[in-house]
Amino acid sequence: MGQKPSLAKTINKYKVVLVGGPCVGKSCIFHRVLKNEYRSSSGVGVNIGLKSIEIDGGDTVVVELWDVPSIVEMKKDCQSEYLDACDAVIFVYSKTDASSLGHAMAYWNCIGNNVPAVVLKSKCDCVVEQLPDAEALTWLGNSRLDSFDVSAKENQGINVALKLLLFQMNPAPSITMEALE
Ligand SMILES: Nc1nc2c(ncn2[C@@H]2O[C@H](COP(=O)(O)OP(=O)(O)OP(=O)(O)O)[C@@H](O)[C@H]2O)c(=O)[nH]1
Ligand SMILES: [Mg+2]
Repeated sequence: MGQKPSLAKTINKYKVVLVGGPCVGKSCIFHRVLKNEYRSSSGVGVNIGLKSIEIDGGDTVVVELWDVPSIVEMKKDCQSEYLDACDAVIFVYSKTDASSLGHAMAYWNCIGNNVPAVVLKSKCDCVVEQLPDAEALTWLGNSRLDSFDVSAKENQGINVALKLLLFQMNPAPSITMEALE
């Protein structure tokens, strides 16, 4: 008796790390993605959670999201214990903190540009804005990273940004000429 072909489909899992300066809203973004709740986390530990997300085109992928403590002093091996084997990075800075884009830039300088990444400008529900300095703005413009205005509080922009990042990372199934014949 011939074996039935397997209908099992592989689901890709991606480790995605939220990085950025202090109090930019990383933990609130983490909880918005994981539980669709607006809350932060107390303490200095790392939060890790799994979430399955359907991306455009119908594929479902699993995100292993890491919310890691911020460090302002950049070391050469900055947070390598968290960034080890990560598939993508989400750089977070805050609309209400002028220095926070500089922190994101410092992380980028440390991590390098060989990992898929997006930039989130958090707290976009706030009316008052503190403009980052020219060096950080120039970096953002030159980095070619997609940048999104988001609010964990009002649930704006986060899902779109994450789906775009995952869509870019998730290879489309290849179609061979034989399959078309
Ligand atoms: N208005 C507004 N405030 C926010 C938003 N997200 C976070 N906050 C505020 O910013 C504070 C810091 O948010 P966290 O998520 O704890 O920031 P964090 O980057 O995780 O901070 P550390 O882990 O200490 O580096 C929270 O207590 C919220 O009050 C947002 O979307 N809108
Ligand atoms: Mg936090």
